[in-house]
Amino acid sequence: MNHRHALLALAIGASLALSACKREPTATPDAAQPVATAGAPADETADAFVARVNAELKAMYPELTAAQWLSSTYINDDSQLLAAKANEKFLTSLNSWIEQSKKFEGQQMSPETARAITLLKLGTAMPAPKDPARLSELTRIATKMEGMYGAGTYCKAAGDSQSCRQLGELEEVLAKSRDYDAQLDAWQGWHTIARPMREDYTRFVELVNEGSRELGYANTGEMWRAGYDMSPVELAAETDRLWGQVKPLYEQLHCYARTRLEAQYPGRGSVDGLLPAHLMGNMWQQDWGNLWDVLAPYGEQQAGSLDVGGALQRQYQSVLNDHLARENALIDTDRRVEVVRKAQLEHAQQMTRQAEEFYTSLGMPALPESYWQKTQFIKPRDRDVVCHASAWDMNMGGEDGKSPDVRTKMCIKPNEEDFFTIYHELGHVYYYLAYNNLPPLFQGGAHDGFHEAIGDTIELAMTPAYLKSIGLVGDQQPSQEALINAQMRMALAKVAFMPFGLMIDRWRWGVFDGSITPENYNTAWWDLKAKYQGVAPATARGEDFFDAGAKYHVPGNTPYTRYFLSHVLQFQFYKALCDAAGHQGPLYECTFAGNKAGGGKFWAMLSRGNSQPWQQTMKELTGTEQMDASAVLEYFSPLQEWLRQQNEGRSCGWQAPAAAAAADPAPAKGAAPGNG
Ligand code: X8Z
Ligand code: ZN
Repeated sequence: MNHRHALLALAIGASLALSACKREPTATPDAAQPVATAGAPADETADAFVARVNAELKAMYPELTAAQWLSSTYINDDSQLLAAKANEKFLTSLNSWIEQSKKFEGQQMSPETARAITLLKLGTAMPAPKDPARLSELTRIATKMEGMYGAGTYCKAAGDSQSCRQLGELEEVLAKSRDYDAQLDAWQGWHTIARPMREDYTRFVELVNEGSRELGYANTGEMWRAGYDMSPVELAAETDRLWGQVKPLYEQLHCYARTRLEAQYPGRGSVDGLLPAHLMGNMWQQDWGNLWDVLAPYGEQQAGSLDVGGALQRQYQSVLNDHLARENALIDTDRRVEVVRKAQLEHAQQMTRQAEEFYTSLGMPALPESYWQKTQFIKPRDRDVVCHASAWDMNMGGEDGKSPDVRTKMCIKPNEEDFFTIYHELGHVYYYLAYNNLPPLFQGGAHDGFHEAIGDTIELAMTPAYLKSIGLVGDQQPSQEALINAQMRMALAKVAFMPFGLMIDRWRWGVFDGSITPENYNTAWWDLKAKYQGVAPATARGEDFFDAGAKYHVPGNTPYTRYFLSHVLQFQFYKALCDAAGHQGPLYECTFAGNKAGGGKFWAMLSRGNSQPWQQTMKELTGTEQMDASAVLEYFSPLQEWLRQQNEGRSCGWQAPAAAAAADPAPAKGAAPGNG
């Protein structure tokens, strides 16, 4: 639930209930009964209506989230049946509330009440048709797709289960192997799991579009863009404007990475000037941090070490050794497996404690005890789960006397990426805890990009000095080389992400508005990858593939523009907290760990939830009402200057296929980058 409206959002940021997809094998006749306007007194005022919806929503929420949690942590037909049913019930109620709200149109009411009613209409990323059969079909398809993703398995040799690998193992190959063919096999292998989703996704689009039209939106993309306290057209223009600010920096990074890759893989380190999709250390090329061995500006001799992953691995080993030391020397294989799992769990919890400590050092509360009992920290070995990380608010703070039930769901491994992701997820959890006192309809991020930006703001404060303070890296000798290395490490996560954060919904906006048709799904996908990221597949990816489906948020139906916006906002928030903490000196040196003044301001913002237009919430924290990427550029200015020097004399930029511009429903100004 960390979607715009809490209510629905499940957190992985994802929209919960709503997008969650649970399988419903058979539509039963009673599903066909609209829940309807039962319980709507004829003389109900708008205020009373909103109060009733808040109460009904809160009352039905725990059953919905319980079903969703179960189906994501225990994928099987039974759990999916229950989750689909719960989702169907919820979406039917939502449609009914929206219907009931219409009688208040044009009436005088307080701004809060008007806002609550507006939020109701935006209450799900998966608006369902009113027709009960089609509503049921929608939840069935959505469930099926998410289940296919969660259970996705690639078997290199058909029929040989020894050769089967799931996402985590395939990602590991991309992260660690530098063998061209092994990476290509892992990349192509994962993408096989999405091919069978194409038809389902096509139908899914028809059904959510029907739901969106019934709500008065032209299509689902427009509905998604309507959730930002500005018009959908304005929001699209905002994303163009913000991307325009960051694009020159990205182009420099791209140019630098390409040069290094071409040196690493002579003759095949680029594809017509684009970066090969399988060589970026990440399945989707959204975070290049795993390519540190290829892309580090300076070696450890010159710049010192920032090997967080290595340190985490050593920590884990020592936890394991402690456990093994307590065992009999002749431990058998089964027992060893148990001990290893114990050590993995304990270390994953340690990593999470470390992240919690950052938040409590800002003056925020400790996580509730139930968090530790109910969270999924590591991948269970006896069943399929959706490993994609998410944060959950199970009960919106709970009824009087009950405590909040918040959790995260991850498959944590002792590496740097997962360590950062824990901080990200706890950002969602602290947002929940901060706004749990608000009426349910206001329990959401100021907009969904805010929800994604909280933990990431903390990530920016994880400077080398902070990492040293928690024992993950050694002494840091200040030098120009060390600075550039630290900046590069952050840029590979944050700057590399931005065009990816944009292109996913450029594709979906086009799919929803019909400018991208099923016959062109894959071509349009790669055209947009080329245009924004400058990334290309090493081998042809025709329409027999459905490569969009290999990214969680597509089968999971989680809107993605939120992450792009978050990558702008988090730098603004970071700067504001650094100011509040009295930081002097360059922005990139600031860490506000332990600072209660900054922490108090942050908490105040979180406590606002979605109770007022985000511009107001933003102003209270940062002094401005505008999203703006200048803090990104300020932060990275040393790196940008360094990249300019590195790239001097090189011909930077890339030519996207001509079709890209045509396929893009919201083209950024200018074609593909000309040069750097
Ligand atoms: O999905 C996520 C989080 C949960 S909201 C793990 N993220 C995006 C992704 O993985 O694609 C965080 C960064 C972008
Ligand atoms: Zn998130």
